[in-house]
Amino acid sequence: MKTLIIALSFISLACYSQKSQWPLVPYPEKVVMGKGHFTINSKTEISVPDIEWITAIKTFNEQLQVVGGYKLKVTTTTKSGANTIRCITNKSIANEGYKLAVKGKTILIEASTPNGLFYAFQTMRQLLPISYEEAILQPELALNIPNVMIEDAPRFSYRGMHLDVCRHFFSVAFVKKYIDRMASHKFNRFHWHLTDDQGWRIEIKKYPKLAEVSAWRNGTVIGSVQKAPFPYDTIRYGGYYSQEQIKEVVQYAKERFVTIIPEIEMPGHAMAALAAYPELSCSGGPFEVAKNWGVFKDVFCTREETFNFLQDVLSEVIPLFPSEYIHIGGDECPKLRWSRCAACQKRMAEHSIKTENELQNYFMTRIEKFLNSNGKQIIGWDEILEGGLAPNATVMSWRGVKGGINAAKQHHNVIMTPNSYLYFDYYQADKKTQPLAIGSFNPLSKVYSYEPVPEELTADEAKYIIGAQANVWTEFMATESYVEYMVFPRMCALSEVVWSPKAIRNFEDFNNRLSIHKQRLAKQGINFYPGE
Ligand code: TNX
Repeated sequence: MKTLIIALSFISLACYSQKSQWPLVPYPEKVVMGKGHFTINSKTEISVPDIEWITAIKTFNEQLQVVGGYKLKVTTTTKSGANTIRCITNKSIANEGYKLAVKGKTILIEASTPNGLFYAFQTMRQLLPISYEEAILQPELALNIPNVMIEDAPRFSYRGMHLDVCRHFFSVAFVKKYIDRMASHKFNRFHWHLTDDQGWRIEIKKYPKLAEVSAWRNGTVIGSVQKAPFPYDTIRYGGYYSQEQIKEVVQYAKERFVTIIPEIEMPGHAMAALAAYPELSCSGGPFEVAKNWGVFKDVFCTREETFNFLQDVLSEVIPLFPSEYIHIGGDECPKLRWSRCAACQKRMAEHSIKTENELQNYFMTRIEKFLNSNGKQIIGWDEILEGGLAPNATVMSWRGVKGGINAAKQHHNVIMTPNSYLYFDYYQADKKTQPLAIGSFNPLSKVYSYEPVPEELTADEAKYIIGAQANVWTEFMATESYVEYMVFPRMCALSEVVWSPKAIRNFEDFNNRLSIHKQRLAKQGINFYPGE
């Protein structure tokens, strides 16, 4: 018997071999290539453990319909035999992980949750011919998947991409396309930056002026001028998402196993809201929706009216987003107005608050309490460390990694988004050769080299680093195609940082795979930066 087992394992190993150059991005934990292939055709059937798992193959089937004119037939009764893809539950597999065995006539997929099955299909998709990605019917296309055995699971549970829709506004169709590409690179968190000085982008029914006034600015600064006098154009610019559109995008993301984290900025970056409701400021205004970039002195006042307003806003935001997190900003809030405001000073005296930084802590903690009591957790930018952290806050470390290290040492969860590696608004190549960007330099190789867990942390503290995210601030990205140019392929590099085991990361190998992967992006209609 023993000899038989040894002989059998030898035969199966002989049919599979290691091949790191397979163009998978992010690269799986373990890949053993075989000989031969499985062919998907109109007779291929797929069985899933129960109906909840069907969502995990929905997008694969939709593209199959486009390119092949048919869908995989799905059943919940166990199928075996030729031309079947059998998916089974295996509780020993890590959350979001999967095992994929393509074995000529059959495919076996194991996962502990539907997320894992979804990611198995993203991997399979990258093993199909590139023409699969085309938006046209190709009934003759042979949908061969090479024989392979893959074991895979993510390194981090938080794998994020951010998009600023305030400085420039992007259509629902574009946001969906962005989420699509995130999901195919196995990202699972979309940080939707919905409010800022230059535009408020989410409909709030109780405050209609947020859509009528705050969503529109009467011009935009031209070029990269940083100081007054700013040259403005006079084009009215703006837009917002209705709550119906938000629901549609949230559902779309859910079907791709992406959770959307909305950001409602406070107490700074509030000019757009203050333009509509100046009574929420310290000085009373009047204000206009900002037409240039930067940091503005006028911020939300700490009067009771502001808390009522923000709690009303959040009460409409909460039911729209199933995410456990709501991002409440906290960055770049000058304290000048608070220091000269009778109401803010009175509040400080009443609560024995000594500094304006501590007053910001009071602000964030109050909102945190409100959100916690409604079943939500907060995320804030690393400035929220300055006056003491709100008790349950997760910190997004953007000004380098110091804030993240500090928060992890205080046993707070951390998401790493250091501008020095993960700001995709920075140049990716010599600025002389590039369209205008905000400055600085984060080329592909630098993004790829990023290590989210700082050496300064002990193994126990390192557990608080739940993942990383790239931020896409759009001051200098006026069009959707230019956002794509700045995001791709740097997002591909980040996908490997947050998904793949550290030990297998190798930039040269990634770059080789990327040259083929780019052809796939091209078929998907992505305007990526082609490289030198
Ligand atoms: C800083 S990152 C900001 C944004 C800007 C960005 C430009 C952060 C929390 N605040 O408001 O758009 O720099 O790189």
